[in-house]
Amino acid sequence: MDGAEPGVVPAVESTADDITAMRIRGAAAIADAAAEALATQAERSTAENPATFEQELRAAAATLYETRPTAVSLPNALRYVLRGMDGDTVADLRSSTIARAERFQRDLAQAQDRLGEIGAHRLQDGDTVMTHCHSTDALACLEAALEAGKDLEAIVKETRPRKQGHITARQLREWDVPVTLIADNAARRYLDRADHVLVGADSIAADGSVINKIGTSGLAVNARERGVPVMVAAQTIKLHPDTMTGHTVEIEMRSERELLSNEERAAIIDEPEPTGDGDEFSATDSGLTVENPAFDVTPPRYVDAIVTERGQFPPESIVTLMRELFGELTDDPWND
Ligand code: RI2
Repeated sequence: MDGAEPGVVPAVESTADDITAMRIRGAAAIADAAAEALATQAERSTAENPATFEQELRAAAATLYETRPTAVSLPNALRYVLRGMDGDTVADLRSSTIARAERFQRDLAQAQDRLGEIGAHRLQDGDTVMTHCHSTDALACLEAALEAGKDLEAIVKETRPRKQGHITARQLREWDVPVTLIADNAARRYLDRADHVLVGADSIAADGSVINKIGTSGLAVNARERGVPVMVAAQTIKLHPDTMTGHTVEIEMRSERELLSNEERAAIIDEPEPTGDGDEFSATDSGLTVENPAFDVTPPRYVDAIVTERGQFPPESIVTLMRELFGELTDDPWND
């Protein structure tokens, strides 16, 4: 979003910046931070009347909404908190919003624990699990299985370009899980040693498609060919209500510079080294285009189970849970 919205407190702007720059990342963590930011907005607002207070809350939600487009946990969190804003006075609006945000954060943590227990049932003592990126929902399944006394091993894909696989590897090593870290390109070769592929999700569409970190779909296709089941750990906050009415999920395109430094670019094409340090390279006629999609779409036929805190589902049946949880309601209260 360009410039600060009137009345939006600096802490909200700073959370929005952290989400955009991926200092806060992962669909659940983004939702948690957004709810927290709305509570902070409510707490620190200096609005003198209810209408101004509500308008500021909506502006804060819009600022957070604009940060990243793919993880639906973000708009789901914003909608949930804004719907709980209730009262005729600023004091009531403030306390109801804060209480709602706190409830959201509590429910989010509980849902992840519950999901972990359910997902752990799929993992057997001695299993080897291949992971992609870093997903707290996926790790919750491993943690619950470890707590149940099962021995597990992990093959961790590094996950270019940002290498979030390193975060997964660090967490698993803290839990004493033997980790084999591999380049993304090596995944097919190592699938022979894996009993499960376990990934998270940024959004789940009504047809059961899984939108997750770029590279998930290729991994899932290879896993199917190798006969390795693919398990997606995704709290219901990852279910994308707009997809029930035919909308598609926007795939975030991130900076070219996550893929290619100025120096690397200069080594590929013979042109003066670009000087800008912005997000994109300066326009050239070089014929070299760099594209960096952050996510891809895995069709439901490559997914064996979607594990949520409400149980595990074959991907094709997830729409029944979506209808139950969201009805057909998909308004954007920050645009009111
Ligand atoms: P949890 C991440 O996106 C990854 O794609 C990960 O699988 C997903 O969010 C879910 O993460 P990014 O923010 O909610 O790293 O399970 O682009 O933690």
